[in-house]
Amino acid sequence: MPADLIERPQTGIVHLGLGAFFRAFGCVFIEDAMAASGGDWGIVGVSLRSPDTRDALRGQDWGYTSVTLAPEGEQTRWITVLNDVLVAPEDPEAVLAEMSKPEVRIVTLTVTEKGYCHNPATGALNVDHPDIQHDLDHDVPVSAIGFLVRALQRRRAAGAAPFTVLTCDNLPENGRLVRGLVLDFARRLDTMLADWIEAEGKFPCTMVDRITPATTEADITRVAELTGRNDAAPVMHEPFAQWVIEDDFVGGDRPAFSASGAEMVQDVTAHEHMKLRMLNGTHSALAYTGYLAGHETISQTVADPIFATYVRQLWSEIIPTVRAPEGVSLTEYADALFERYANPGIRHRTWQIAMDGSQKLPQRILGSLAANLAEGRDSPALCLAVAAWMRYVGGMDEQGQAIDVRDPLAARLRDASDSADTPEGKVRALLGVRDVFPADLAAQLKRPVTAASVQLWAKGARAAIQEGTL
Ligand code: CS2
Repeated sequence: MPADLIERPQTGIVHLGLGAFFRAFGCVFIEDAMAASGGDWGIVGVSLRSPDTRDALRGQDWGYTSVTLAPEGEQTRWITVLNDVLVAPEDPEAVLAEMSKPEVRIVTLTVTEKGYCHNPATGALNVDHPDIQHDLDHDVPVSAIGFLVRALQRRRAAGAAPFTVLTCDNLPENGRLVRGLVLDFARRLDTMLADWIEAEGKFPCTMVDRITPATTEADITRVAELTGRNDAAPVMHEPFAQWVIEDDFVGGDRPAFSASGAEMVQDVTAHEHMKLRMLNGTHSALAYTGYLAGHETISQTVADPIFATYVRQLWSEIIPTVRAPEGVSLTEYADALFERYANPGIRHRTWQIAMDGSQKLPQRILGSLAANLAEGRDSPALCLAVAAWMRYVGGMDEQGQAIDVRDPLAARLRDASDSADTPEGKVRALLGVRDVFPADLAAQLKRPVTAASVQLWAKGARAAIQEGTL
């Protein structure tokens, strides 16, 4: 359909952090919800850093292709739920103005773990973070938390209701976490504002799930072959999608999420822990061990029988720490995850998942480890994952090739690793990074993670799994 014939819904949502994941996930759910039950929930996307997505989508009237990668082949769909894309560093005032419009009732976020500017080990706002310092001193912000609070401040001044903040990042109790960060920030600006947000604001927790590898040049060419249309920014994803949302919105005002297959619940905690530990935890473990062993993607990694055994071992260590959501069998959930990982249509790079490990490890792996330690259970497979992360952030793979480590703490982690020559010394130094390891957990992990590291450095990841006592 020519662009000018598309009937657009009015904007009801601003999305902060418009990456491939939200375009493959939230945008599709929200478009489906409107198709089924109407409502004005068009989306204005905001890029907090680069103009690339805006530049790619502008010439296509903000439409793009969503490609489902099923083992039996691809399916494409043209998505038209975006009404505009703004680039915050170019025009932060335009972003605040959009977020302040009364018809915008929800602000969704996918800003990645590090985008919350918090301490991953404690969940507290990192007031030493340069973006937070900047935003406390200036009316026009740069951070996601700054945009949320400054826009809420404008709404309060204008006598409008707050928007619901709907975070879609893989963080534990993500809604409660962002609420705490927003309130802490707001209280430093104006206690009346903080009291108003505390009383009137809503921050439902969500569990989001759809594997969405970064789009490559080859994907762009493939989409043109499939559709006959040159789309500069298609999104590639698996068939599976699960969105579980706490039904707690300002004025109850929200899209008809259930009509699009999302699950509305009172408390999402059980779903969230299950997903963070069983999916994201094994994803990270496979990313570090698989990368070190020379595997490029998750599907290649689990096609290697040694790693297929390893991921099963990880689940057997994680499952005792997880409370199953009602009606869910954790062993069936693990089996389904294995099928999803094995999907050869998905080229999800171990390097991509390995990114930002310092922000991911606590909720993905350390929570399960701490729970097992408290119950006196050993977790050799999880300890090997921590050891593999430690070797990875040291910056050199098993073939002696440099690793492009992307992590907000990369320099500190590298210094810690370089401060010792032996695996024992490296583990000691890295366990001292308090943003990742609380002191009591570090003390308990010292012995088992050192044992895993000694094996890993001596033999490499593959042999450490194969010959170890896992
Ligand atoms: C992955 C996630 O990149 C990563 O760290 O573990 O993005 C994962 O693919 C999604 O959470 C799946 O829902």
